[in-house]
Amino acid sequence: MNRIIGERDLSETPFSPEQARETYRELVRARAFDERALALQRRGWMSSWPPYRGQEGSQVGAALAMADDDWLFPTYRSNAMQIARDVPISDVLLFRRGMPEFHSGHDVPNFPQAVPIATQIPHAAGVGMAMNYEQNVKGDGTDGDDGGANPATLCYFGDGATSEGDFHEGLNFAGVFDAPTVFFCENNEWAISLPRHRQTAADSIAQKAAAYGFEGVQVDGNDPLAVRETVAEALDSARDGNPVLVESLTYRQGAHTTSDDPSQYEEAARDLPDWRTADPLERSEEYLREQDVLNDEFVAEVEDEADAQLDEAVERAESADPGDPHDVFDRVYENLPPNLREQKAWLDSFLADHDVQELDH
Ligand SMILES: Cc1ncc(C[n+]2csc(CCOP(=O)(O)OP(=O)(O)O)c2C)c(N)n1
Ligand SMILES: [Mg+2]
Repeated sequence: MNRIIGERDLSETPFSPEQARETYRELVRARAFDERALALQRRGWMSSWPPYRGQEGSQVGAALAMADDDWLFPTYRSNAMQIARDVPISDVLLFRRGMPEFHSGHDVPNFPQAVPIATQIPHAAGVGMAMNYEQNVKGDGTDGDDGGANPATLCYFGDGATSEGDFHEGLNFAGVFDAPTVFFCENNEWAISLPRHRQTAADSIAQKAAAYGFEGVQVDGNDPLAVRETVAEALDSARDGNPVLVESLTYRQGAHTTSDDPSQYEEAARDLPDWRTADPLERSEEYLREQDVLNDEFVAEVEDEADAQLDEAVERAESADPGDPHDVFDRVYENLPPNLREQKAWLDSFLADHDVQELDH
């Protein structure tokens, strides 16, 4: 483990009390959102939800380390990162309600969430390579004249993704072509029911970076300021053409998704140290109170603020146009195969008998 902020005085870290409070504010919002989304799914508001409870410190820390013009390559699990980057919460909810292309006009540079595991890894390396091309070949770099830093890409993925060929291909390209890319592997111990020790016989995921010619680091993923510090340094390195693989060690406290029952496999996990399964929100609150940067008033304020933002986001999502259900049949086949033609005909007859607006609410 390379560093743990919770063992240092805040004044010995790169973070001001204000930045520490900002991190805590995002953690509270992330936790509240996950809880709300789970409750909404239970009500049938959306078909499934992949909870990230326990992983908020890792995601918030990484998101806050990014510059506004860095590109994030998220997955279904990294919703806390998107929210911490100020993607409207209602957009995240509408994605889960089956409107994958819904976009309320925000200009946060995020790729769409990848659901096929690891497919975003070559994309992130490729966009990094394109950034190099823009800056070096076309001479459009922002570094220099205005003193601004070149943008980088940050690719989020899980421990399970490291077994895919795309992981190897993406990291290999990044190493050879000096892509300004940080590979942020959130090791939450599980790939659905498969524990990390069955995923790879390597001692760590971080050590795999050596095979691609660049640095790999591990960080305590339940310590948001440590993640923020580590990812900020990794991004600085990436901007200089040295990609980094960060392994953020955290723990998925809940199920893989709302369709999963972890009681069927939990015992298969190795014994993990306490820091690994610790709750990032409780731990941060305790540390920041000790450091005298949090008090009851601030905690109550950020909790109320998160609830109000969530109420508003749910309301906005509920009032959005539900879209045309025929969209699910479009844009894949020029000519629909017979089974899908049949389903489309069923949809037509169903819609003739029902009011979609009514059904949606
Ligand atoms: C290419 C591909 N293969 C299989 C799946 C089914 N699948 C969905 S999630 C998952 C596990 C992924 O584990 P990990 O990368 O650790 O991410 P986590 O869910 O823990 O965030 C699998 C195998 C998929 N979505 N895509
Ligand atoms: Mg995982």
